[in-house]
Amino acid sequence: MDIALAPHAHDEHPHGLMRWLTTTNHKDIGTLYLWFSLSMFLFAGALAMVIRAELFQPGLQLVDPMQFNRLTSMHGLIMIFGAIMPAFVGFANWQVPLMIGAPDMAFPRLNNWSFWLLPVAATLLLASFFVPGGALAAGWTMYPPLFIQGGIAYDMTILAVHVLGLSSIMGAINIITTILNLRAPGMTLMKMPLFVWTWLITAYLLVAVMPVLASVITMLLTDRHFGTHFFNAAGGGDPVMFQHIFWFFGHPEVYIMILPAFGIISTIIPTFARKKLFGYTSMVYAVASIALLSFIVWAHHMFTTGMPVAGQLFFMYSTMLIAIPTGVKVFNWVATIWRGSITFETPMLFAITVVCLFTIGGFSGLVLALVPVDIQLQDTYYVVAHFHYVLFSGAAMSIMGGVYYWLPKWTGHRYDETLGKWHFWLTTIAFNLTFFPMHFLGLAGMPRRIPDYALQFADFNMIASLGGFVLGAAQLLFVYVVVKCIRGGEPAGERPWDGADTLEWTLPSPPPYHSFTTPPKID
Ligand code: CU1
Repeated sequence: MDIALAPHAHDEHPHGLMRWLTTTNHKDIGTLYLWFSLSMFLFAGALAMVIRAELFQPGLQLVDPMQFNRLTSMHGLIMIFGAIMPAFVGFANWQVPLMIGAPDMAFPRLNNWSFWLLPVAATLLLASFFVPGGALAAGWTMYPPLFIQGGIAYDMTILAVHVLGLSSIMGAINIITTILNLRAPGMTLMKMPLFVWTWLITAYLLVAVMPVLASVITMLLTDRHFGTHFFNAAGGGDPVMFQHIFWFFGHPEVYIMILPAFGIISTIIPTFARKKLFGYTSMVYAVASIALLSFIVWAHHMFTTGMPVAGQLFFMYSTMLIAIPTGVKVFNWVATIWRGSITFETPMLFAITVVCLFTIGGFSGLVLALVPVDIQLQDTYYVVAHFHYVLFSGAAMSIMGGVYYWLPKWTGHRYDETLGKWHFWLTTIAFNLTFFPMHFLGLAGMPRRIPDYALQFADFNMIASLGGFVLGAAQLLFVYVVVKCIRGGEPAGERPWDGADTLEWTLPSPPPYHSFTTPPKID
């Protein structure tokens, strides 16, 4: 296959640091996002290692309670905004233009700016560890009244979250415009790869809820410094209102972190099952329904705040409704695998495991949606187990599967399949060792965000900590496999995966200039 490439106007490019600072190329920016995400993942993971070391046995040994609060708060905040979201934007930058036959993102300079805001926000957050009073310790959810009382680090956190939100909104606008305007001829909406669909819907969620987050943290800022009483009961305000506004952002945010993962899984499974994705149309509608439902379930995070029974029932049933489109997706993935000619390369291992483990996280979510049960389990380790099954074995392991899947495309080399499988098995086993016992700890009543615990929780905590250390170490192997693949290896060729037949693999890279107005000439 030979495709004529139109000559580009300029062939002069800056080198070194200037290349990365000034780049408007979607692949360069995708690469920057992915490296940023990896470094934040390792940093927030290091915080988690300290948490697990402290919880290895009962008593206080490594950190004082306030430092422990800082560890859990910053671990959550950085994993969400620094690791998971930027990784998905990185994937979108790399793959969306290739998947729809666009020459680049719609707004390349905006794209550059979206990325370079991230190191600014990260610097603010990291510097907040070293200011008087220390970093955010009021939980990643920033609840008042505790948040109102924090030191200057809390203002730095507000500013950092503003900057992160700005970056996300600009990224989302870019992705929506790219998908709606730059598709190649014949690439109708219902022919787009599912990864593109999931990102289109995610981008709308981002545009809808990031301004809500920005508003609520601005209200925190004015409560802290400008004499307002939005969340101060003594001044006529209401601290519970913060939770309502925060979770109106926070619940769709959960889907912002999982819908692109669904897109990655829906890309990997058909390739290695060598079948078309089962139920494409129902997949699109399932993603759209999950996104719509995500706006009407927020108060399931607030069942213990004193809510009328009618409210509890509404949020309980609306939450349970989400299981239906999610079940449609899981059914379709299984039906895609069914009677396929399957091979088990590392990306497929990750994809199948995500389907299984994310489903466990979905079921514990259904358990927590039940009001009487949630009132017992609120703020216990059951909740911690639940959202790590969703966010680690759902989102993070999809990202890992996606990295292995696209590494040959990104680097031109094959990664080390043996080491990749080692990374997969170590991650999967250690992950379950770390987080499955937390279900039992939560059911037995162990509270989250507390550095010490009663003696009867000691055994499961020791297992969780040992699992956690292996899980952390396994990610160093991941970094090694990625770096090794970048530095060299067996050439990947044009089509590294037998079974991949979407545009991103069949078009040359980059696609022909103006491929969206001139169909590629294929001999
Ligand atoms: Cu939620």
